[in-house]
Amino acid sequence: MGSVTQPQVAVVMGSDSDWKVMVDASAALKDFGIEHEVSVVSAHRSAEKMIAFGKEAAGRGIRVIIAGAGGAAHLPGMLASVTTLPVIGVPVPLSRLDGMDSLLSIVQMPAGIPVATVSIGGARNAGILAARILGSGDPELTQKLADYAASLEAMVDDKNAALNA
Ligand code: RP5
Repeated sequence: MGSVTQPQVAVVMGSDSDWKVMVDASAALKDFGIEHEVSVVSAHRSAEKMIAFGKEAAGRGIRVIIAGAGGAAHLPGMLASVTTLPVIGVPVPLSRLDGMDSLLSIVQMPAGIPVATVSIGGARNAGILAARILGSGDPELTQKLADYAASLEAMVDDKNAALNA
């Protein structure tokens, strides 16, 4: 984002109102130094642009799509239907139904069209999962992921030390 380097990940969302959740995916990608782009692509309000986006993503050099949407959350599944790229779906919680509608809309894909669905509001994990997909076969990124995992373990150790201080 904001760089001339080719984005490897596309972070898309059904509305700019999803950004408060999806910003965590962008932050995780930044943590791992992964170039990415961010855009609003509505499955319902701009359906034809959404199809074109999905069809053209791989050709533009995108390697993973992270798609977040709320309510009738068709964006991740529809993108997965028009690309062979891995698609990670983020159920965005809205004020009604607590995101269960978003989760079920995204997770219940028919066989043959997978969407790797993270938890409701789980955009950070979507970013980390994208890093893991890109890290397979990339020793430098794999090391960053291992360092991050070690930092989480150290955080638990610190909490235990604080509890027993
Ligand atoms: C979905 O409708 C979007 O992903 C968003 O979560 C929800 C509400 O959109 P807005 O009415 O806030 O634009 O398509």
